[in-house]
Amino acid sequence: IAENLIAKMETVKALLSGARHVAVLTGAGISSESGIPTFRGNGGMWQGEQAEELARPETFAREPERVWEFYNWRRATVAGCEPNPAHRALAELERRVPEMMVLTQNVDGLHQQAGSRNVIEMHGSLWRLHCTQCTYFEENRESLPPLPECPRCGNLLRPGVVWFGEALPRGVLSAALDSVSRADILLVVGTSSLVQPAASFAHIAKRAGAVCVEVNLEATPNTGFMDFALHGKAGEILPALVE
Ligand code: BJW
Ligand code: ZN
Repeated sequence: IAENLIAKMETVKALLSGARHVAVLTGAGISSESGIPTFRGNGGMWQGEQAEELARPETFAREPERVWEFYNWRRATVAGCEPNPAHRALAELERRVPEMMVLTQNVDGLHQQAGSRNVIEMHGSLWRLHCTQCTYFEENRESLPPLPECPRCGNLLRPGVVWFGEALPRGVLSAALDSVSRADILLVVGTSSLVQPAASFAHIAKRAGAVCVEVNLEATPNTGFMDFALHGKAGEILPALVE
């Protein structure tokens, strides 16, 4: 870890210890050290395909079996993974800060597994299923048939996640925006900041007067206006900020 990074980390650490309200936006990068592939880059997430192609209602309508195969693979992968030091550091931070909220774009449930209680799952969960035709939904971690059916109406179930062009779950965006606009500090961890609406949270927080801190392996479109950009592994930087 470079010397100027250490100096920035000391400053952020001091700011965190004085903060009343902390909001933390997380993305796939926070779970990569748990062994879960990220969405973009390195040849695609699954069988060489960019997950962006699969995470679309049109793809599911056309090829539900292929999309379910992808999600069943994801469920099996995540079931074999554990939270890493970055998830645990955020759970620890929550115990110290008067008000803290994790706004995660991840669907893996690892923040909750690490002990975070205040978590908003912006893009849903791998462990939730919804009926495509009626209001039925369920939570389960079991292995599923290739095309799971609704026990109420017999139609196809779908993953309880948010695909491109779909609205975030009811109440989720307003709760997230509430936290973002009240934050003294917004940490933005392991997200490429390409997908809306999460990508605009840093702008909103900044306008509302928050200090914005990015933790990422590399620069993103939002790096330029961050107050602090900490380049490195989330699993190393977050524990150092909280220790
Ligand atoms: C590390 C690390 C380590 C690696 N340490 N760092 C306004 C303008 C333009 C477009 C739109 C707009 N508003 C809405 C849209 C459309 C669309 C959108 O944003 N498109 C863009 C691509 C242009 N948004 C939507 O459709 C959203 N819905 C919506 O806005 O509804 C209202 C509406 C509807 C219709 C029209 C207009 C408005 C819904 C978005 C849903 C996204 N869904 C997915 C799939 C979820 C289910 C699943 O998991 O399968 O969510 S796509 C995928 O991307 C997933 C992720 O949550 C999301 C973000 O990805 P993330 O987390 O940033 O991961 P990566 O891989 O991109 O980045 C990883 C980062 O980690 C990298 O930067 C690495 O460097 C870093 N990293 N290891 C630290 N160890
Ligand atoms: Zn049904």
